[in-house]
Amino acid sequence: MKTQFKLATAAVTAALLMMSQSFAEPALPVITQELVAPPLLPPQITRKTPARVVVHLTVEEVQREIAPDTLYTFWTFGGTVPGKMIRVREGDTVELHLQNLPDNKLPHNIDLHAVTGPGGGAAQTLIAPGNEATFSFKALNPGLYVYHCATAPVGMHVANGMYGMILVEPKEGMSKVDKEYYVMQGDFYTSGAYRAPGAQAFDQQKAIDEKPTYVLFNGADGALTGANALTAKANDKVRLFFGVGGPNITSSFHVIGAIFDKVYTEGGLRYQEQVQTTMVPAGGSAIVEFTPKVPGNLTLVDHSLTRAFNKGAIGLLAVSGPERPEIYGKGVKTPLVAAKASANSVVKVAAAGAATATASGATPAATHVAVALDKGQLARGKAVYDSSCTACHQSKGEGVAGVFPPLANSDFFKERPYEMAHIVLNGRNGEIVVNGDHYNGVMPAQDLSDEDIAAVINYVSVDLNGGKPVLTPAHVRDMRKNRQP
Ligand code: HEC
Ligand SMILES: [Cu+2]
Repeated sequence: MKTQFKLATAAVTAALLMMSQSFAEPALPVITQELVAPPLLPPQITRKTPARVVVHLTVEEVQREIAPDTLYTFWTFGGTVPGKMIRVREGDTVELHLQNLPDNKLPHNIDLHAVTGPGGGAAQTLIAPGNEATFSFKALNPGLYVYHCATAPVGMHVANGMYGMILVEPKEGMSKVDKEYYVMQGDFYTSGAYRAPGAQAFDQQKAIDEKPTYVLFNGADGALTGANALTAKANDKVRLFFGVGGPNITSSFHVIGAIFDKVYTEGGLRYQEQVQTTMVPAGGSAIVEFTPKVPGNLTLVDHSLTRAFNKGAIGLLAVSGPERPEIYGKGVKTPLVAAKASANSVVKVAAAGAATATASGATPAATHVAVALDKGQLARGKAVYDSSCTACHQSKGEGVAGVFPPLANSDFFKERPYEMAHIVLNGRNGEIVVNGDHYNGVMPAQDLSDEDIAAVINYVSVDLNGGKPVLTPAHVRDMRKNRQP
């Protein structure tokens, strides 16, 4: 009897255990997410079954360069703008640990658009500096989702860089590609003007008016250019995970020199094919795929173009590989016959024009001013040159025959380098002779700060003409004052 009773109890206990197990989560393998700095991201998922993915994100308030010599205090997820990218699989359970580091000054939290439920985790994760919050959710819906801080004033937290993305790969996985990059656009509002040097504060009124000082890819002017350019080989399949943190500005995302084979619009599962420009809303995303075929630089821009050329929204993808003239021809340029003929008949006018330019210079003893060589200023000068002068004078200052005079080894420039600031400040048109060649074009006045004009002229003097630095921002300021005749 006694044994029978025992057996029965055991059976009931077993049944109860089985029932409770069917209600609880099946024991998932635990994986700790390796976070990497953008434009990199965690690798493609090869797993075919769900997991519990543990993510450790820190909130870090850090001061760093928003532009060369311009400092800004960013609030970040994981120390970077955008925040470190999270990559999970549809059906995974995400266990998120958010640490608000003790040296921070403000409370923060995280709202992930991949979460199903009110606030996206904002309430569970709102913590003061020196605390950690843990919260888990199931990634039910595949797609590319923005996450951001949702602590009041939310617009300010986002404007300071508190956004990133979480990719929820569909159960069946994603097609294999050769290169994947993570890029986010954001708008920034600083007390000083674009590229004004020194530490800059957040300008609340500019933010409310939606008048950004900077519109940037990956949180800095130059985050994706120069040595930081993205890279690929010709014929690589390239996939960009592109998002807009905002807080305000929608992107007309375009890559100059590429056509997107596929765009997963709004970060969803459907794609559009053969796309030139895709619109990405603030707090939204797109996955774009394309295959560069020829070598050279492809340029990522917000095709709302003054953001690209005047506010920083520019990045580069440097493509290596053999030339393919059948796809991308080199081209031939020849002056029209009429232009050639007229060139000789205006030499005198040219000489007269040059004389006028000199007279209007009005820069007493300026040529003798010794200006110290400053590495930072040269770098800034190159940046100004690359964004404001290359379109006409070309990347190495070689100019375009018959249209834009050279700035590199230009006898015109070398003769009176100091006065060239007048040309940049006021523009120039009419006849001009550079290295014996005649030009008759229009150079528009450049809308640049005194610092930028001094920097670009010194760059042209030192790097493109083997000369000395010739002027300081104060000289340019004086020229500006004396501009009215
Ligand atoms: C839209 C085209 C364009 C842009 C942009 C431009 N320039 Fe020019 N630049 C010209 C043209 C055209 C001339 C010749 C003007 C003339 O015929 O009088 C010229 C002439 C000059 C000259 C004198 C000639 C020489 O070759 O030495 C200097 C110096 C110069 N530019 C500097 C600059 C600098 C520095 C920048 C950038 C901050 C710049 N330019 C941007 C078109 C441009
Ligand atoms: Cu925050």
